[in-house]
This record gives sequence, C-alpha cells and structure tokens, in this order.
Amino acid sequence: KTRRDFIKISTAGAGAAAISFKALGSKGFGLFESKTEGPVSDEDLTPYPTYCEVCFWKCAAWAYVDKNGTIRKVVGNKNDPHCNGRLCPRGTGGVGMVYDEDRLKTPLIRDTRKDGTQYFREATWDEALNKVADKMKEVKEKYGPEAFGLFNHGTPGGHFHHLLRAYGSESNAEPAFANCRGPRSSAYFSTFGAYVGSPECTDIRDTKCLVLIGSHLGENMHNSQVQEMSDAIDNGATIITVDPRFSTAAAHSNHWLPIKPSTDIALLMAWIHVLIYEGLYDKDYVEQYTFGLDYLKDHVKNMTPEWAYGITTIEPEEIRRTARAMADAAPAVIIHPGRHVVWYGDDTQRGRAMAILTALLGSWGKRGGLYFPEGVSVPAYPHPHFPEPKWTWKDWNAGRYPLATMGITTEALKASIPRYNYKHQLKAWLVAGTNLPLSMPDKPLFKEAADSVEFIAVMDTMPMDITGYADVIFPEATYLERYDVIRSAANREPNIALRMPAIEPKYDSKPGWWIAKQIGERLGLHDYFNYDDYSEVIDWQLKQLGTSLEEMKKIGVKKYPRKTGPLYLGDGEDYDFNTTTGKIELYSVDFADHGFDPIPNYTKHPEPPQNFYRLIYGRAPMHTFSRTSNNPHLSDLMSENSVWVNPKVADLWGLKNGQEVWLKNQDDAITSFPVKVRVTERIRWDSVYMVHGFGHKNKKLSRAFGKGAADTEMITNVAVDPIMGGTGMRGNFITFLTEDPALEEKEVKA
Ligand code: MGD
Ligand code: SF4
Repeated sequence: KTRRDFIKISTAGAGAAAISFKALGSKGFGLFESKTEGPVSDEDLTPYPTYCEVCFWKCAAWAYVDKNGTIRKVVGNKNDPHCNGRLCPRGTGGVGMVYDEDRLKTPLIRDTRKDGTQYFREATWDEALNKVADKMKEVKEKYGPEAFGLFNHGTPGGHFHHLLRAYGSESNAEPAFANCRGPRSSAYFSTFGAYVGSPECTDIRDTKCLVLIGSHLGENMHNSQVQEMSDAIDNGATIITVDPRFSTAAAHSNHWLPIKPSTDIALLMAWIHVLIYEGLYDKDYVEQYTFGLDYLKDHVKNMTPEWAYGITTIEPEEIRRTARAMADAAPAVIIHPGRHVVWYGDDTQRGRAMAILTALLGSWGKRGGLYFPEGVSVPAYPHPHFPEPKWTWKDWNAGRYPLATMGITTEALKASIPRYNYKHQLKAWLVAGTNLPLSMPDKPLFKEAADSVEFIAVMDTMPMDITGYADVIFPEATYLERYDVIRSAANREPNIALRMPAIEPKYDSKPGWWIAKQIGERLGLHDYFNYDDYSEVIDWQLKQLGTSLEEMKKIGVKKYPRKTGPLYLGDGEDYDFNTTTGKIELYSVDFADHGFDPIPNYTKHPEPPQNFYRLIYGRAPMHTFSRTSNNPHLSDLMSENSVWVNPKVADLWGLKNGQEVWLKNQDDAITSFPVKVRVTERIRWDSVYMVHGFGHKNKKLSRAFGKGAADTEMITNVAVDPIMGGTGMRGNFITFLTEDPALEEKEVKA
C-alpha cells in the first residue's frame, strides 16, 4: 500500500443530473442537438470566437449558441491560417468535451475513511484553494518555493506557470518538450539558428516534393498542414514516405520506403552521400550560406546506398532514385521535420541529419521548402518582476543535457524521488492539463515519483488517470467556457486569435486563470493578478496591439502585416544565421564544443529478442493523445485501439483478426487490458503498431475505461537523448499473451 492510493474517482453523493445531449447524425459532425430541441437555423444562433484546445494546432473557430444557452456547433474561422474555415473531426467534436457527462464537476479533496481507505469528497472552492495555498506556503517555508514543481501542457498550464513564477519557482516541465518535439528544436536551432515552430513553417502548399520520415500526416491530423498536403498531391507533388508501416500518407505516396525501424539516420546519411557525390546539391546556396561542407563530404564518403541497404533494408537504387527526385524538385522540397520525434535516444542527431539534408537541397527559406514564419509578440500585462529562484529545472540536469531549453519531465520525476539523491528536490506538484500516467514512459518511475511527493494538486476537465493521484482536484471549465491567453503562433502572416466563453462554465467548474489568481491572492501575490476578470488583461493587451476586445469579439482572428521581411530568401541575398558561425552549420560547432558528434553518425540500436516485436505507435485522425478517448462524439468514431500484426506473425502465433490479446514487454510488463488484433500487411513483420492514448484505468471515464490498451504501459525502457534529455520510447519489444494473465495468476495461486 502506498502513501497515496490511486483512487478511481467516485465521490460520495456527486451525481449531478445527466445531460440530455446527443449527437445528431453523430458520424456527420454537423449540428449537435439537445434531446428536447429540434434543428435551428444559423440566424437563431449567436457565434462566439474561440480557438480549439483539442490539439495544439489551436485552430480559430466560432462556437454557435442557441437561445437556451446550448452550443449547437463549432465551425472554423475562415480568416484563420491554422484552419482556413474548416475544423478537423476532433475540432468539430470538441463540443463533446463540454457535454461529456463524466466531467469533473466540483473541487474534490482526498480523504480517509475510518477503515483507512481513501476516497475523494466534494469540497467548496474555498476549501480546495485554501488547501493548495496552505501547502504552497508550507513548502516555501520548509524547502523554498523551488521545491513546488509544475507539470503543464496547453493553455491552462500557462496560468499556473505564471502563478508558480510569481511564487518563486521555475521548476516546471511539460511533455511537449522531452516527450515530443525537444530533439527537433535542438537539431534545427543548432543547424539554422531558428526553430520550425508550431504550426511548422513547412511551405507544403507550394512544394514539389514532400518527404515524410515517420510523420504520418493525415493520421496525425494537423489541420492546415493536412489541407496543404492534399493540395500538393492534387498539384502533382512527389510524396516520399519513410515508415515501417503503410500509413495513410504512404498510401498517397509515389515512394514508400518501409524502413527497418531505428535505422533512419543511415538512410538520411546515404541520401546526403548521393546528393554530394552525384553533385546534386544546391552549390550556390551551400557555398553562400553553409559552414562545413568539406567535413561533411569526408564524413559521408563511405555512407553509400549500398552501406545503408545493409542497415535499412531499402534497396540502393530506391535510395538513389528518391535522392534524385528531391534534387529535381529543389529548392521546392520539404524534408518534414516531424513532431513527436523521441524514438531512439539519438533523435537530435536524426533531426540534424534532416536539417543538413534540407540545407543541401537549398530549401530553408525558399518557396515550397521552409518559409520564415512571423508571429505577434503579445505584451505581458503589467506586473512586478518575478522573484529570482535559487534553482530551476536546469539544476536537476546537473550539467547533463546541455541543449535542453525546457524542463525535462523524466528529470522532474527523478528530482521527486529521494533515492536519486538530486541536490534540488521536488516535494509537491501542480499538474495542469497533462495526463502523466498515459503520457510519461516508464510508468514505475512515474508511480514512485507520485508516491514520493508530499502533495499533488491536479487541474483537469475530466477524471483522467492523473486525477487518481491527486490530493486536491480542480475542475476546470472547458475551452468553450472560458477566456484564455491570446493565441499568437507564428505563421506566414502574423496573426492573433481570441478565446472567449461561449457559455457559462457548467457545474461548479472555473477557468484556469481564475483558479491561478485565487491561489495567488491567498499567497499575497495580488500584484501579479491585478484584475478582476481575465477579459481586462486581454482587452489591455489587444489595445496595445491596435485592436480591442470589442473588435476581436466580432472578428475572432486579426492579421497584421509582416515586419521581418519577405517569407523567402531572395536569390543570393545576404543572410546572417543565428548560429555560432553565422552560417547554416553542416558541421555543428556547438555540438563539437559539448563533445557531441558535430555531424551525425548512425549507431545500431537493440533489436527485438526472439518472439518479440518492436512496438511502434502513432495517432488516429479522430483522437489527440489520451484527452479525447472519452469524448462522446470522438469515441463514437473510434472507441478503442487495436494492435497491428503482420499476417506472417499472426500465422506463427495463430492469431485471428479481432482476437483479444494482452501484450507483454521485454521487462515483463503486461497491459492492464486486452487489445484486439488487426492482421494487416501494412506493418512489417518485425514490428507491431498501436494508436496511442487508449487503455484508461479510471472507471469514471464511462466510455474510455478499459477500451483498448495503453502503449505507455509497454514503454518501460527509455533511451535518453544525451543532448537535450528526450525520452526515446521506441526501444521496447512486445510479445503476445492469448490467455488472460490475471486468470493464469489466479490458477497459480490456487
Ligand atoms: P493528453 O494525454 O491529451 O496529453 O501528453 P499529455 O499532455 O498528457 O492529456 C491531456 C490532459 O489535459 C487530459 O487529462 C485532459 O483531460 C486534460 N485537458 C484537456 N483539456 C483541458 C483543459 O482545457 N484544461 C485542463 N485543465 N485540462 C485539460 C501529450 C504528450 O504525450 C505529447 S505532447 C507527446 S508528443 C507524447 N506522445 C506520446 C506517444 O505518442 N506515445 C506515448 N506512449 N507517449 C507519449 N507521450 C507524450
Ligand atoms: Fe482542433 Fe483539429 Fe485544429 Fe487540432 S487540428 S486545433 S483538433 S480543429
């Protein structure tokens, strides 16, 4: 028994009335109707501007509300470059987050019954806020404010980040860095002195050749990117997809390279070899803008397609053909930088290889390649300087991972466990908008950390698995019920988008900004929260940007002229890159200084033992991570995941389509739930594939509980990237159990 038992939320006497809300023609994602009302026309609806929170593309949208205060539909804002007026299925179904009857409805506090069992009881806001504020005061006195850590993701996390900084801590980490795009940031920054950002600055609409390396656009649904890809296909662009699985993108490709997993760097280096040794690279561009061609040429001398064939299983001629196709299209060619890129622990180096290839093709800063994005800088609402913490997340790393630019989640976990003996330890957590049990690899590490800290407060909209570890739970209002930070992501045209409430928060939920402010006030931090309503902050910011809340309520999105110059480099134009040499670094001076390979090398990774298969995982177009699995509309489209198994392997094991199996990994971890087999040629025989985000363990998620299996449970081996601390997750191998392991255990005991 642990200090903090995982509680499957069931409150004494929670039970708010079930909502009579039903999707009309649920597959169509047209209009959602409540049971008691018939269809309405647009004239009877009031539109409110928002931007979507179902994934992090943040498409701007209009939420249409009827006279009874029900949101009838959410549609894309036509003026928004993230969506061009069209939302993806998840965005349209986002309204299901509001009307999900499983939502968190009141603040909850962990309590212990007379018999010692723990449970959550309903609490008033005052009681819950006081409890968190008191704990923050106590931690500050006992250990210093730095010992209070924050795990955050998405916009809600931003408000808590502000609170934490005002309180004196910068001990925060979000999965979006170390579990997602961190290696890409380090790779592109060290090569070009710039980031690719989100939305990525890929000029897909004008490209002639799109190279996808483990990026399954189409299944990995990022709205405008997928729209542009579909236009590029219509315009006859060459699509090259490198994936051990025949993905949706592969099905639309001219070339599908079913690479042996974990060998991508060898393929990339062979492509670089062909471009250089066949003289196909952009000589003027490389001469003018890059540093280190001679080193690179020497480095890849023996990295021939024949060499790569032995590693990747891709035919040498196919490697040459595809390299030539890229060169033919250059500079209108995109080596897509990918997004969730933490695979094998050498991911920054793989990113570097992709960036170097991009440079040789002369496509950075070129039409149809990667453009120069520009964003709007939103001024901070005036507040006193944040206090200087004595230590920050950087100190957990103790000199390791020198290129980490954000807190590393696994380091935050280790800093929470006394036996790791970190000099700077975390004693308590705030968790905002991240479901750590399903997003963190190495579940035993997460559990030990959660059990070690003295206190956990979670702010979520749903009773996700993470809430079972909390001492205090704050029910946040969903994105359609609250004001939030102004969206200002960089794009071709600088732009901003407003999120305002379309309806009042349901139940006793409150917006994240309000919760953060209330805690701040209790800690005597009023000057950092010097407003009554967040709309005042937004209005002030908008006025600095030459508009107002009043105007933005009518338009939702505002575009601004560019100030930083054109989207693309002019021919032969002088350009100073923000790197050590001022050039695009084919040879990274920074990496050499830190003792890392200045030019990427292929290293061999462990292979599956006999009877085991490499676990690879990805996304489905109707779901985002674990956050959407219980959404009534999206679960209606896909309610569980399956495990893709090659027919040869299925034969060997006697597995049939639709049969339920449990998965067991190399460390004897077993999935909590069975998962259905999908027998398909679309996956290589040495690997299996699953969609991430299923296998929820909290019974309060009435649709998602026990549906499918969690890939995360199988990811106990993490290959850490020494450059920036990324958590490589694809070095895990699974085998099949065809009998219920729990039954087996019972039989043994009997
Ligand atoms: P989700 O699983 O979607 O994302 O990991 P997470 O950030 O944990 O969980 C989001 C949580 O936020 C949910 O609990 C949801 O209910 C809550 N939430 C949603 N909307 C709101 C809101 O408005 N307010 C509040 N307070 N809460 C809200 C994502 C992370 O996972 C990322 S970025 C990547 S790329 C990795 N992907 C990945 C993978 O592909 N496979 C495996 N095995 N692990 C992965 N981990 C990483
Ligand atoms: Fe929402 Fe889809 Fe846009 Fe993501 S891509 S923000 S889910 S509409």
